[in-house]
Amino acid sequence: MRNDPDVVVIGAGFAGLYMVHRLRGLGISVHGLEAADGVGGTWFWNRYPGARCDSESYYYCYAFSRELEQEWDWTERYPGQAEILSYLEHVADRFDLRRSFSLSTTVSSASWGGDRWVIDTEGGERWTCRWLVTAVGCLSSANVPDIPGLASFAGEWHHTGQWPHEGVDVTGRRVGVVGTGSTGIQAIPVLAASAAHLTVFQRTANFSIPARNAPLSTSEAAGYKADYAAIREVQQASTNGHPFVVSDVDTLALPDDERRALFQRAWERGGLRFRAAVRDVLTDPAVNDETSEFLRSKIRSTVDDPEVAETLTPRDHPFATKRPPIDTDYFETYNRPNVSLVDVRADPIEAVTRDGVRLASGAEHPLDVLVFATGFDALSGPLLRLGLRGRDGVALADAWAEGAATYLGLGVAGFPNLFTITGPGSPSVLTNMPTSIEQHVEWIADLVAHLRAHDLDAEPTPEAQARWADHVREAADATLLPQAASSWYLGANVPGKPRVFLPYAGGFARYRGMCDAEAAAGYPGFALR
Ligand code: N01
Repeated sequence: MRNDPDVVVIGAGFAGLYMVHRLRGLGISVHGLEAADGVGGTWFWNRYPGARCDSESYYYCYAFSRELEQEWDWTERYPGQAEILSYLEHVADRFDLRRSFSLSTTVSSASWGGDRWVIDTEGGERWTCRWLVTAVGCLSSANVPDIPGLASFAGEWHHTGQWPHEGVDVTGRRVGVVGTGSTGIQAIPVLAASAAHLTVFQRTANFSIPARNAPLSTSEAAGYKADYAAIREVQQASTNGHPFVVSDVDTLALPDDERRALFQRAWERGGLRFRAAVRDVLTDPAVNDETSEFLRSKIRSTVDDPEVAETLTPRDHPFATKRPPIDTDYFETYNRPNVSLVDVRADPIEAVTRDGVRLASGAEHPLDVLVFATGFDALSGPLLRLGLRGRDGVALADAWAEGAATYLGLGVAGFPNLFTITGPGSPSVLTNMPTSIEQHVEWIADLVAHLRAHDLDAEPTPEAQARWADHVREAADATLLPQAASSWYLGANVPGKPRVFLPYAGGFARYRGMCDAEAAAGYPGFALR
């Protein structure tokens, strides 16, 4: 029956598209529900100026189809939003996935009814399924700060994750950007190039590495295509799902000039590869100090005004303990005469007025356009807004009142037959997302096929979930990651959100091994009945 497939998948981004394809390939009936009026997920919504992926194009893509790998041509080292969206649209067409999705269909609630999930949509449709898979992304629930007076603003305001499809023309206008995470750092140089004036409201200074984006030459692209088997092997064996081999050089044992030369070479190569060039940067405070100091020196040598440079210099967290942005001319942008920086940690935003932003000191910043690059209610937010209720009508919001808890990031005790692609407690946002997504999709598809073949329901046991929570904490504590007090990894960016380190920091390869062992042992962490 059309509204009662075996599986409903929520979301049509990288995860949802592949989940539907994989289950269909196993002969399992499946239907996808997507709130947007197109496929693409993150890349459908995030159309802000400068939106571009920080992973390189040749590996920010699916690995499941050798033909797809060979036929798609990336044009730049880092793919822009429009190119990734075209790629996902191509995937939807090439694998004939659109017929299995309902677009413009927002899930308003999903409840376990004892033997099936009952899913209601905002449009009044009802779906039921035995197994429910969430493919809602980790960063899809926009975090718009609750600033008094926003409704009175006479200009226009936008969150970067809900950017208007027709674009926003900032030519000759006074623009304000709140937020200097990966998104703000990408958008600020592009907005500055056309705005009359750009004011950046910075709460936490951030480290950033130059991306060194460039067109992908025909020979580079051909080289990657020829090498895919080896590239994928490195990704599978890696900590972050990137095809980089982490350096084995003991940077602290090097003389100062050689260490600096090593940092400099990595800086010139740019991008997320910088991190892989410095062994132990996330575990050894002394290595991190050296690296952080190198990056601070780059800010000082790039930004002309020493006071502005100092405000831009991060001192409250070690490098890479917050997700490290990569940029094109970010720090250089502060040398433009039409750009000013406001330190809102020193002088917080008090209100948005009819004319702009007012700070606690009383200073006013008149604006025509206000951009919130203020991030997301990460990992748990997209799941909580689905209105999920498990056994005995228990709401996910209540089950997670003390913080998100899962088993392997794949399922939640008390929520039978619910599987969460890249859920809290999985490596997800600490990795190259398509790599983590494919691993989850394939693992979930195998489990669903097993359950269907044996007519079983499954949910994580509370014991397995508690053990996993301990392990997620231990894995984070073995690194410097928890030292960034303002990190969204900890939920610190959303007022009132419980502080739990959300992603699994133990590494992608190790995690994949644990998931494989769970399946090989017959899913001992799940109650099967
Ligand atoms: O969000 P963020 P993002 N008043 O949370 C500030 C991925 N991504 O959208 O640090 C003033 O990192 C906040 O300040 P603080 C990537 O994983 C990927 O930039 O909380 N400021 C911070 O500066 C990334 O990490 C790509 O003190 C406020 C900023 O807003 C993740 O998405 C590209 C505030 C938010 O930074 C999220 O990045 C872009 C307030 N009330 C993003 N509230 C790729 O290329 C928040 N801030 C793949």
